[in-house]
Amino acid sequence: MRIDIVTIFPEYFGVLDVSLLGRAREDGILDVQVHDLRAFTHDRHRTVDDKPYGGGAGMVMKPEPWGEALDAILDLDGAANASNPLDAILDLDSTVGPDAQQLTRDAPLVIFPSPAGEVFTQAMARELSTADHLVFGCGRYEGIDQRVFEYAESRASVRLVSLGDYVLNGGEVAVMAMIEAIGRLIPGVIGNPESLVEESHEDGLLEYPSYTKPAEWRGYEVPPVLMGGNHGAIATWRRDAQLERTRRVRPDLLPE
Ligand code: 6GU
Repeated sequence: MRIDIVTIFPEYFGVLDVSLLGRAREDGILDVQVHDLRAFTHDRHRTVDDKPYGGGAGMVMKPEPWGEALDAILDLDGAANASNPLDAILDLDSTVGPDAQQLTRDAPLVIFPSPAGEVFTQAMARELSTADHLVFGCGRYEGIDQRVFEYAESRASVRLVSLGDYVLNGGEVAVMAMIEAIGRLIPGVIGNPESLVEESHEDGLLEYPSYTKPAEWRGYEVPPVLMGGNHGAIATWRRDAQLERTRRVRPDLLPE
């Protein structure tokens, strides 16, 4: 999967080099490119924001740098284009091995993180994990000029996606969370895919509690059924624990 991120804070995404996703990038499963929005400005101060038309607090991100950034990224989905400045990053010459790049890709999906978007869920992460090319546009300030979304829609599928009902200063942290949730579902990223099956939210319930040795620790004991070797009884205990926990903490997840 190819992921492009447009941001005025590329440093936020340094952590993508470590852990599971860092390995996936080394293995060529995940190709993540971070682009500094200011690289698509042309003035001396590399301006990305301005005052809102109509007045009001805060600043709005200007459309022009966004238009150029989206053009540069989306143009890569066609044939290699020697005049595209991003081709250098893409390394289109390498055609073998894990560094090989596809010269054409499926239609990209552009995602703008926004508290005004649809809520990100495990089901959405699953759906997005099958995509060929995701583009994340991280807004800051009071938002991005509305015409950027309309232009993006003329060139690609576009979704506004929110992590939940609270406000972050910008989309960067939200995009990190989305990429982690999506990336770990891509085949080959997680060593043991079975570990994905019985997690919270995969079956619409919260996960059951887990235990390991020792059987007794500081006076706390492991539920005996888990040490009895009766797999049917263990499955029943775990299902009951999931239901009890979900009823207590997240009753909204249960049917009426
Ligand atoms: Cl995706 N962006 C921002 N700025 N705030 C949020 C969010 C996203 N999701 C929840 N709060």
